[in-house]
Amino acid sequence: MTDPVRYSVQDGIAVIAVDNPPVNALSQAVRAGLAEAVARLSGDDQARAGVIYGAGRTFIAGADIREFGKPMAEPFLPDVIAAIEACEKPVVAALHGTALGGGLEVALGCHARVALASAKVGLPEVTLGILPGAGGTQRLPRIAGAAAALDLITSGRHVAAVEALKLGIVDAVVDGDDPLAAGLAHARRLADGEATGRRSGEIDPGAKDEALFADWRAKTKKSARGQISPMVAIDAIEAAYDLPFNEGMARERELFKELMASDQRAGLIHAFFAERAVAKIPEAEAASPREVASIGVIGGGTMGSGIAVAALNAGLPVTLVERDEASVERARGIVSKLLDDGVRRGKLSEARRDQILSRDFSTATDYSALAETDLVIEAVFEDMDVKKDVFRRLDGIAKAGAILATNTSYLDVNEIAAATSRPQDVIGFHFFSPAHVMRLLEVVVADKTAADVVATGFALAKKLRKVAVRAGVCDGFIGNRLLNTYRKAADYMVEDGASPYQIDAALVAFGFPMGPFAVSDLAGLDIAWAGRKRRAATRDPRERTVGIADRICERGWFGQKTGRGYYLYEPGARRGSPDPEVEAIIAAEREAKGIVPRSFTDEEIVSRYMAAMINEAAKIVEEGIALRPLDVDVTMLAGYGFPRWRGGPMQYADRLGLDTVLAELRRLSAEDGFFWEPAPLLVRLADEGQTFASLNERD
Ligand code: TC6
Repeated sequence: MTDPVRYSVQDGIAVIAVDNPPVNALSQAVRAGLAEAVARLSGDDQARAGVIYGAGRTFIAGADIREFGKPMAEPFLPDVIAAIEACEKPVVAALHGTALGGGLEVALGCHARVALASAKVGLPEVTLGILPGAGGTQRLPRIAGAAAALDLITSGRHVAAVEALKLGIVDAVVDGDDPLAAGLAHARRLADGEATGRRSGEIDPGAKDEALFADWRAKTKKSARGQISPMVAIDAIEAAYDLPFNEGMARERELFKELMASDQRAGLIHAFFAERAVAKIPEAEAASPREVASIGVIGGGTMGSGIAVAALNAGLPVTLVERDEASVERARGIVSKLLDDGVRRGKLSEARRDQILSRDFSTATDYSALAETDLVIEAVFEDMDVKKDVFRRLDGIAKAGAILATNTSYLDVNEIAAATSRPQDVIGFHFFSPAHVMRLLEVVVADKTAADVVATGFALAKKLRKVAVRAGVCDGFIGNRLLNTYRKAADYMVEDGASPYQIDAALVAFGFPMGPFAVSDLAGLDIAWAGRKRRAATRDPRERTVGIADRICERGWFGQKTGRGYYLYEPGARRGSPDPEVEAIIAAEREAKGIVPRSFTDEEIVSRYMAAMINEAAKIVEEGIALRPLDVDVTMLAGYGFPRWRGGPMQYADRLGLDTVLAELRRLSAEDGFFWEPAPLLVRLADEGQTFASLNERD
């Protein structure tokens, strides 16, 4: 094993290389190595200055997150950084790749920072449930001012080198790809007195702008949706103005430790690692992806056009096929509009948009245009017969080895694959709307899908910057099968006496961006109505059914798009208000069934909703539809608005204790029957005193 920190001297400048792949995280060995290297620099007659840089693809990307939650080992990072800052010889941080979290804090403790133009810096700690605990909340405001510190620290966003230069976070931006050369040149200038370095801890931060802090607090409270770390981070930044530097550092440390001990930190770290672990699937280990240099999309509606834009934005050429010229024109219009939106938001240059439209994007009305395409995604109407017909036709023209994907949110991918002579090449992709924005992609593996086709699905998702989750075939896969279940729990509560508005409010307070009834209004009530009709023939006769949504749909109220659903919408408004007529419909349905409404507390609402979700999730894992509990967590976090700081439903269940969840399900099943019967996996784990997390490690 190589030394995680190496010290050498080049022409009178000490070179301190951090070499801890893959991201040069600040493990205990790196912290100790840095401390030792700085001590050596101080006493080294051969060295007039020093450069700290990262070996490999990046500067230091932060603390070693795997050490979080365990007892912290010395030397502590703030002390190491204090030693760097106190060094009487100038020390330069040479940044490339990403300088994040503790990595940027190390750089802020140096006396100057140079960055390659491609580098990014940031303090993303709040996204992991903590705050910059090695001086970031005290040094960044001193270097870049309160407004920039509040922005960067509460959002955790990564800032490109050019913006970092404007904000004063770095002193110089250098072209090229050699951070060490840039660092050495700057260190020489400092040693020769041609440039001056600074100790950021010694800078006077100036007077506190009370209005600015009040403004950020109000804004952050709203956007954080129950997450505490951004609010606590503001307290820490404020200490930079209220207290002398050393006391501010102590205050930062105290707040950091509080957050480190919180459940929210555990939830957010789980989310971080789970989002990376979902890509570890047997097929990706067994096979290499096929090459995908061109994409075909069949169907240019909202979904098909969104998928096309996702691929185009990732640099892939797309051929979109529609049934006639008018539909092609419509699809072109949607694609252009989505690209224009990208330009307006600064995500895409005008030149790139023009290049996409003139060179990368083509359309056709004949499937023969897809004869040479590597991967074709069908995104036509969600109807089995229509999809089977598309696949029969595709089978007739697609080249050997082409991947044929169906974009579906619940249909049987085995049946679609069987319509072709090459089921091994057929796979399901469940994109979420808007497809060019939403991060989740369920990759649905049918019985005969080849391993390299699955591996290609995951490789494509990465290219599209999406999080892919592997799902097996069943009605609704992971996400919509869960949605369908917890929606039923919500409907039962409404029939029993809760109002949809109270349920929505209780779940927003839990941390969801919207409650289930507002989500239904947004998605369109007609879609779920069609699903209920489709499932009616195969429904378990023991299942309790609720007619309220059908009564609303029968009036032609399909949600936002018709101005009316569970809520009433002013023209063009996205937020609705409670509708007394809906309340009357609910009352009439209860009366017809002889139900005397009872009241629910918000806690009861959350408890039932989560019990239904966790129980169905346990079945999904047990059946192998999801590989592991963490795949369920990522599905709900990336596609369904589950509050990230709660880590996902399985992580939440572990925190509650599976025996507690089981007791609630047993109580509900005694009261309300079959729907609540506990999943055998849940019973087994609870009996063994185990957690869902114990199933996350595959052998
Ligand atoms: C902090 O610094 C607090 C300081 C206070 C101290 C008092 N630790 O994402 P990728 C692993 S908080 C340990 O696929 P990319 C990752 O799990 C921290 N491991 O690569 C994966 O492992 P696998 C602030 C880490 O090129 C592998 O590295 N810093 C860490 O797409 C590759 O990762 C952050 O929040 C880590 N810090 O993106 C930065 N980081 O192969 C978090 C990564 O076994 N990291 N790994 O699955 C990132 O945002 C990204 O990893 C990236 C690279 C942008 C650095």
